[in-house]
Amino acid sequence: MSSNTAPLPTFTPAQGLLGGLDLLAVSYAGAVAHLRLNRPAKRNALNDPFIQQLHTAFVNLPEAIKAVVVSGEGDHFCAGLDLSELVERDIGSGVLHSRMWHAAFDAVQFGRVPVVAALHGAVVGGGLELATSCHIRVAEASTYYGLPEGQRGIFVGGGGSARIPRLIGVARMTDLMMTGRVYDAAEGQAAGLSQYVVADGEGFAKAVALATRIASNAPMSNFAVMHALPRIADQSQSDGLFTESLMAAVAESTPDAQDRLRAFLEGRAGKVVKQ
Ligand code: 1HE
Repeated sequence: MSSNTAPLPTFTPAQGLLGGLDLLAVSYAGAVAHLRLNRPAKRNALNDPFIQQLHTAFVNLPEAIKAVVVSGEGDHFCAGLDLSELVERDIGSGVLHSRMWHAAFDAVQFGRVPVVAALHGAVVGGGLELATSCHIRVAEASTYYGLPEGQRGIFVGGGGSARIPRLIGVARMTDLMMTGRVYDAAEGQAAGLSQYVVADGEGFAKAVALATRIASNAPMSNFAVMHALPRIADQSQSDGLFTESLMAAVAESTPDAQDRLRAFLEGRAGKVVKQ
């Protein structure tokens, strides 16, 4: 476990479009936006308006925002798909529904800025699909992960089959889905679902500290990590190396990179230190 003792910045509620979303509480502190899933009575279960509001928020982030933290209100991060919506859906609307989730979660993973998820309690089904669309996951000790789709007679539809095996492998996802196995925070960390595990109550502060650090990176470096890295991982080595060369040349030719390189050479930039 790691803890974070830095004081939390003050978050101010968003105004305008993003302040008017009823299922998401949006607030800003400097270059970091906080999007809190805000349907605790239903354990933040994701119905259609919820997915639409997530999509709206991610494509309308103010220019000044350079990183996002996503968390959940109440005892759980997210109980996944709102199951009451599924009961009367036909095959055509089922495909469109899944595609709506894909569009929203693509806006999270392949948007403009990196996203840190602060997880606690249940991170299940579509909640795990949302969490795995984020770039960094911080799990409090109370976190547990499951894919109850198997028990419910359905399949993942929010991008889980593409994103989750890339983190934990097909065999582990098969086990979670077929047997109903639930990973606790430590098992999730060992499997690769989270990058950090912290004590209960410390997840948000840790996520904000990470997001603040991320927001200070050159935007093109963050863009390259978000957009080039997963695509290169999907390419052949030869194609990946070619993509890497192009991305590297774009990043290092930005004025931002040149300023930062000069600062290091002139002794004005921080060294790499063991933490
Ligand atoms: C819900 C949902 C939901 C809670 N849809 N209403 N997801 C699941 O299969 C997980 C289902 N939920 C649970 O297993 C539990 O609710 C939790 C472990 C997450 C939390 O337990 P607990 O005891 O804190 O809460 P609760 O009493 O079960 O639920 C409180 C209320 O939230 C209750 O409603 P109420 O009107 O009786 O108060 C629940 O019915 C409601 N609720 N979860 C609808 N998921 C794009 S494909 C993705 C596919 C999936 O995500 S499948 C996995 C769905």
